Amino acid sequence: MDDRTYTAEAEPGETVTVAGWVHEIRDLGGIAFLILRDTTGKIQVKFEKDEMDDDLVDTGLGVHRESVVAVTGDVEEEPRAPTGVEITPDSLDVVAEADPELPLDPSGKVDADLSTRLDNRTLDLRKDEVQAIFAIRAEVLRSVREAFRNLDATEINTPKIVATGTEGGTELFPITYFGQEAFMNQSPQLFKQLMVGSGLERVFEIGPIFRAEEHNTPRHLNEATSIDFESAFYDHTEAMDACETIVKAAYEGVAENCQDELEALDLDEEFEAPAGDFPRLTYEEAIERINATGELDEQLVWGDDLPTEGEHALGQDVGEHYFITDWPSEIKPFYIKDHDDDEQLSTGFDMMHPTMELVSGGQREHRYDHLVEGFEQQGLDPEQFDYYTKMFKYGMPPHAGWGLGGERLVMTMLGLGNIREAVLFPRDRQRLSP
Ligand code: ATP
Ligand code: AMO
Repeated sequence: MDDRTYTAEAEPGETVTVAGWVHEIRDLGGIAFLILRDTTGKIQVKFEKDEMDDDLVDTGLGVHRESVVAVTGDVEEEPRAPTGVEITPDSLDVVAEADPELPLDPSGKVDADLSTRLDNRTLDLRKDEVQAIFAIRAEVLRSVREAFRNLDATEINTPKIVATGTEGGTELFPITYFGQEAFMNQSPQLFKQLMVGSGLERVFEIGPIFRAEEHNTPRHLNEATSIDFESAFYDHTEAMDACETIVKAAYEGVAENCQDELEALDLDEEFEAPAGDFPRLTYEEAIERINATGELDEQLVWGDDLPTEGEHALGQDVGEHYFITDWPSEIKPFYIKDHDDDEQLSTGFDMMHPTMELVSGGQREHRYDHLVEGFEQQGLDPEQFDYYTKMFKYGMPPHAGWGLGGERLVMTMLGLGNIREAVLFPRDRQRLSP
């Protein structure tokens, strides 16, 4: 059915049919040009008014911008054409006419605000620099999958409709499940842990997570893509090694396979995969360094969560990806294991980009009695989590893992100002469609 030639593949000397969108029409009087765009690029179609059939000229030059057309004609070399070749048409079909009034200008000459762009994502994604983000996002996921495979991890898919939350009760989206209370899944946390006790041992999942975040911010989504990892017999330092490997693989894949996309985003000169080891700071060092910057009105003390301005100050100070380790147990979830020699200190870690948190992880509590105690300490009813805790009675090895925000990875990699730019159809407090 699709027997057209891509514009990038139209060679001089051939007769081809190309099809795509009318990017622009330039009428210079005796001569006029229709620039046709498809997924591979653009090509110039030349109309010499005195030498061509009037109907063909009228149709070709009368069609509205962004209509879909199919053009058949001879390809010739033309140094003055934008790509060095042009087509002299024998026929032109208007396949799908576009309205003369467009809600946004895909040529990018007229700027549109993010909300208009998201309302008209189909048109927005006709722009090279927007397409580039999603080509890069796809490459990130491809290289991450490959890197997980090299770590011998098996890809899994866990339920998104669940009976309990794991990451704090207030961020849950409740739903009705055949008359029973249920929730949209906040994290595959408990399921991926259950799999390290299975014959799979080392697993990863790339899937949606749902969080009823209280605020609309440029770095929170209500539906995000979590890249999760969990491995039996790993401690938190080995989990951090794996995290570093995966994040570097994402950057390296993009550096290797997305040069055109980086160019479209004007990043080709500066883009670099992180080279060295990510520094590992303890939480205690982190708060000392933040306090020393003098950027916060109040000094941080042991037990405080890091405020956003604190993360920024530290990120500027460190200037590269880094880990924060050894968090106070009290501010990490019940499933994170404490250090054996100090139960105030957890094995939990975060991995940070200079501008924001990308990853949380840690070694897990795999000892049944300690796990049940942890639930009680956090005011959770262990009975409700019986489906999870009971498997810790039948041979659950020590294990560790982490969750990486997929959109935050893309956003920080490309320096996007808003996380919504890294999602085709973002969900936020105001946005439920498209
Ligand atoms: P020509 O004799 O090649 O048709 P011209 O200089 O006599 O060109 P027009 O035909 O009126 O003048 O062309 C108008 C403008 O379009 C000129 O600036 C010319 O350089 C440019 N032009 C002509 N043909 C092409 C082409 N195939 N691709 C790009 N620009 C072109
Ligand atoms: P956490 O809640 O820190 O940890 O989430 C892990 C990472 O997921 C991303 N993220 C989000 N991205 C966009 N919008 C959101 N609303 C959002 N919420 C989270 C962030 C964050 O660092 N179960 C643990 C992981 C683990 O221990 O394995 C968890 O979910 O990049």
